[in-house]
Amino acid sequence: MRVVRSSVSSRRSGTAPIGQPTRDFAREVREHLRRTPRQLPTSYLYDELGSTLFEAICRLPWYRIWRAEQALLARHAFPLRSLVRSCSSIAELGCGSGEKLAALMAGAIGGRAIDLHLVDVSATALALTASRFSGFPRVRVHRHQQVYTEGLSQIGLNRDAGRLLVLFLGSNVGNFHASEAEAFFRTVRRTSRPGDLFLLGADLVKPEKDLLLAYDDPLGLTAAFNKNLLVRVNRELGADFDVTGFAHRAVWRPDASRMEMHLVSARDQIVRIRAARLVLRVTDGEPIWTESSYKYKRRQIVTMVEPQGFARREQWMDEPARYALTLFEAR
Ligand code: AVJ
Repeated sequence: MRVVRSSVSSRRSGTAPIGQPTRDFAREVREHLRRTPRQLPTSYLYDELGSTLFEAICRLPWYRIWRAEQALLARHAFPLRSLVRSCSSIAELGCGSGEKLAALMAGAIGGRAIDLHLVDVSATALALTASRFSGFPRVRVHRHQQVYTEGLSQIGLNRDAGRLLVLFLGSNVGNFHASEAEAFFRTVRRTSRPGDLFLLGADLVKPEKDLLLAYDDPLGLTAAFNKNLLVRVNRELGADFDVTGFAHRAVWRPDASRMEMHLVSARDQIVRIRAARLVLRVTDGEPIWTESSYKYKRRQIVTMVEPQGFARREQWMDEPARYALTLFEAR
C-alpha cells in the first residue's frame, strides 16, 4: 500500500506550510470575510495552539462531548472490539489526540496487520495520534493532512479488499450544515463497499443553559480557542487584528438546532489582512461567525445517514450527557 504523506508533515504546524496551503487559507479567509454576515473558515481553528486549546476544552466539566463518548466506547468495548477485529482498515476522520482510537484498538489488535488512516487538517493532531501507535508493529499508520473529503478519496484509492471501518467521532459532524453533511455521508459511502462500517458520534439537543456553559465556559478556554483564529490570521496572513478588540460569543439557535460561535467587534475598527488583499471595516457590535455546532435528535441521526446508502445497526446513548454513537453498515 502506498503511504500518503503530507508535504508538511515534518514541519511544525505553527509555521506556514509550503506553497499552496497558505494561498488557500488567504483565499478562504477573503471569501468568508466578504460574506454577509462576515465569517471565518472553521477548520482553521486547529493550528498547534488551537488543537491544544481544544484538547483542554475536552477536559472542562462543562464540555461533556469528549467524556461522554469515551465512556460510551468503554461501556460497549466488547462489541466494538469485535467489530474492529473484523476490519483490515480503519479510518479516523478528525483524529484529535487519538485517545479514543487507542482505547478502541487496545486489545482488539493482535494477529492481523491493520491499516490505520488518520485524516486531520492539524499536523499536531496527526503527530499525537500517530505516536500512540508507534509501539504496534502490526499497525501501519497513514497520515492524511487533508480535509475529510480529500482524505477519504485517498483512502478509497489505497484501501485493500478487507473490511473498512470509518470513525467520525466527537460530533465533528456538527460543523456541517445539513446539505454538507449529506454530501459528506455520500463521500463516506463512495469510499466504502457493502458490509463496511461507519461509526458516527453526534451530540444531541439539550437544555440551552448546558449548551451555553459548554461553548462559553467559565474558564474562558473556548473564548481563547475562538480568538486564536485571529492570532493565526495575523501570523500566517500578515493581518493586524487587535485580538483584544473582539469578544467571544456563543449563541443557541433553536430554529436551526445549532450552537454558533462569533467574534464580536468591540468598536468600529479597520483591519488589514495583507495576504488576503483585504481591508476590513467592522462596526461596533458586528459579529464574525466562526463556527456552527449542530445538535441532533437521535432519530434524526439515522434519517440523515441511511438515505446515503447505509443501514443503522446499533445506537448507543449516553442519556445524562445527551450524546449518541450510531453504527451504520454500508448497503
Ligand atoms: C470539535 C467541532 C466537535 O463543535 O463542539 C468546541 C469544537 N467548538 N468548543 C464542537 C468546539 C467550541 C467541537 N467540535
